[in-house]
Amino acid sequence: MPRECITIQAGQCGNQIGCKFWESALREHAAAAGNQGAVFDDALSSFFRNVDTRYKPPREIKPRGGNTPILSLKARAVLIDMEEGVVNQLLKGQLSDLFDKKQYITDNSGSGNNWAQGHEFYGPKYSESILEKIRHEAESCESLQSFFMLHSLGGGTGSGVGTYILELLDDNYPKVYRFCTSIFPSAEDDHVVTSPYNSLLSTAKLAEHADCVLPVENQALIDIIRKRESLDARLEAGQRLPSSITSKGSKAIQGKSFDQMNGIAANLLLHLTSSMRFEGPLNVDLNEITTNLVPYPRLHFLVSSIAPLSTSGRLVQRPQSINQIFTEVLSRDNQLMKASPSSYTYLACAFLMRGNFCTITDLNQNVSRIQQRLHMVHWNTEGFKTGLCHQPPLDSPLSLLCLANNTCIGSRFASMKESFSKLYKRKVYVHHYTEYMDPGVFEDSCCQVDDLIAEYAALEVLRPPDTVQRLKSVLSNI
Ligand SMILES: Nc1nc2c(ncn2[C@@H]2O[C@H](COP(=O)(O)OP(=O)(O)OP(=O)(O)O)[C@@H](O)[C@H]2O)c(=O)[nH]1
Ligand SMILES: [Mg+2]
Repeated sequence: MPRECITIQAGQCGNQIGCKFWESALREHAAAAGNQGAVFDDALSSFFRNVDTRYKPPREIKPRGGNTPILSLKARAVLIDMEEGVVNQLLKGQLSDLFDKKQYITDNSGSGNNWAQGHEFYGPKYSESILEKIRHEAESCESLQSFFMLHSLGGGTGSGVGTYILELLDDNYPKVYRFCTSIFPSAEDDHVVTSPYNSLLSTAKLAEHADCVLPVENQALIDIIRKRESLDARLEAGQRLPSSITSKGSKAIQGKSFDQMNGIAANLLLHLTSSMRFEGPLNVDLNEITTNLVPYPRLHFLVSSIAPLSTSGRLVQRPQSINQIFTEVLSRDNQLMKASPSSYTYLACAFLMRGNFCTITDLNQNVSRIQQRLHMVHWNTEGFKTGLCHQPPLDSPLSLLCLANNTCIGSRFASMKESFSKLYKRKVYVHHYTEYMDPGVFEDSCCQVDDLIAEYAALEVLRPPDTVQRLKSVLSNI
């Protein structure tokens, strides 16, 4: 029986990353089918509906046995933005056939980079129609397993409407897992002045209403692209190419580079869902990720890293051994979040491999090899989950995703809180928020995030003295 996943794309960033995901997912399925031609099977059905458009209204064709033909594929997705531009572009582009009118909601003014406008105004305004779209998708599923939210935390719609939708899902579909890929703004370079407010207000909701969050930080993506470009340039021409990304100015991460950044975020999603989308010898379902990696319900933020990293969509040329890939995936350069897991404590960790040239024995040997290097919490020293899907990604014969539930994320929340406090103590822009929400929401959300920081810090107690000292100083700033 298929186990379906419904993707919810909220705001500009969520929809742009979604677009990349669907584009590459279709290409991966085409590559997997090869010359034999694709059929509609349970794996494909986890992310797509198969519709016969010759009927009015169109009829859905379920996978039956091994030879159900593909008619017209529709993404199991709901697209939401309080502006029209990005969704309209998506509907006009090459993916237009993948979505129909029942799958999207747009407004025209946007949420003005204001979480409160998204959460308290647009959320309730569209509550009924959002639920109706989700119900329509859910009713076509045989065994709906998870919702997958794609959004940024820095703006107003992805953060505000996105977290409002999470609450709706929690109330209406309490048994279906809620995963989020949440894009954290770059601390060094973000053009949204209110992003510290939006990030903190959303993080409080993510802690409460998501089952699992994969935070991706824009600054980490920028750094990956920059390093990749200079490495490629050195490899290819023996000299440095000028980077298309500069570290200053609001335009630095816009335009073409968002495209590259979104490619990396989409790779994370493709990798994570590959076990659901393809057959494999050691499939790891999304629900197994939460079961194995989330020992405490609120501590569900997983730091991810991928190796090898390709940013341009070009084939990764350098031949790499499985050992090299394991070493690389644990390097800071390959993380999608700027944090230092190796200096902190792992609560659990997953290694999910894609590709043909790896066996379960290879995986287990490598996990034993690196196990000594990672500081695991004392009650879960064997807390490693491995997965193997034989369908490789498009750009490399082998690829490894590491998901770490690590206390280092607490320090990232502490710096988020610091940026928030800098603005909040001067009450900058607060009146834009209190136009829509009770001022107490700021205080409550701060308490929620403080609790999260303290909960992660409490798990650090068995670390060497320098780490404990550092955490004490983090806690004293709360
Ligand atoms: N990685 C990535 N980040 C993006 C993208 N688009 C916007 N961002 C980041 O997301 C934050 C702004 O959020 P948006 O997604 O543009 O805002 P929104 O959800 O549409 O909300 P409103 O425009 O306020 O209605 C900033 O931190 C941007 O740097 C994107 O395509 N990719
Ligand atoms: Mg927008």
